[in-house]
Amino acid sequence: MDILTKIVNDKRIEVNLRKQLIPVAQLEQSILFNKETISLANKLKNSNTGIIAEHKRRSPSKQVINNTLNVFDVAKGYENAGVCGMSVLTDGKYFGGSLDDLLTARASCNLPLLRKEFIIDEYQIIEAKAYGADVILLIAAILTKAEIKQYSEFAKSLNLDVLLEVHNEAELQKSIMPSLDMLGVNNRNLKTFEVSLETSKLLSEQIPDDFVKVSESGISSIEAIKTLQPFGYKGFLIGENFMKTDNAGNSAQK
Ligand code: IGP
Repeated sequence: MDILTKIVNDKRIEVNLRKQLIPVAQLEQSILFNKETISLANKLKNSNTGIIAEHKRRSPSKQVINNTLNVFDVAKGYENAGVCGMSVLTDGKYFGGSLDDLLTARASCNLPLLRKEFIIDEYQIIEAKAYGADVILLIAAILTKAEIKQYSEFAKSLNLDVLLEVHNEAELQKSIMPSLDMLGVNNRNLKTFEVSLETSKLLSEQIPDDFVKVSESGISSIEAIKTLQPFGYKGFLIGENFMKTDNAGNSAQK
């Protein structure tokens, strides 16, 4: 079984337990649930750097990236560095994150926050809002076209931005729909962990201009950003390169 299938199988069990622990009606009582959201897509459109900086402790491909930094300081550091938005991994088993990390980031900064999660149920979108997210990620590789439509329209009804992630042409073709704000090309194949910036270059021309284009993963230099900008990319999602240092904010500033 490939890792993505494993993650999704575990996620279904987790989400069913979470639903019993905290019912939707309770999530909707969170002060954050009714807070105005900040649009990441708009910030990226008006930026010439377009950095989305990620909080990531570990991953299935790299094991430990950083276990010492705390998410409050990382969020402050990213904000002070002037990034456009922050991505917070909330998966516990494979990435060492949590919804508490999202809440802590929310308490620490005013950046648009992306809940980085394997979303397979509307319940997780309600959670995202209740814990302070402004943006959700939908991964085309694990969703049907009907699910992408349902979840993105639901997120829009909660005023959340939607970043849809693809890795190949077939995923892109099934996903293009008006309820998405940003189209992200993941340079890492989530099944094999292979990384190549060529993926972003190859898929760029098939992404219609009405979506903000985001290149994700394996970006480790200003040069990489400069080579992707001519392909129309306005957003750059960077995790490991910032998190592997002792001061994630400082490295985001450079
Ligand atoms: C960040 P990197 O190579 O800079 O650490 O990558 C981000 O793109 C990556 O964490 C990611 C991801 C995902 C993680 C992209 N899509 C989906 C989990 C699930």
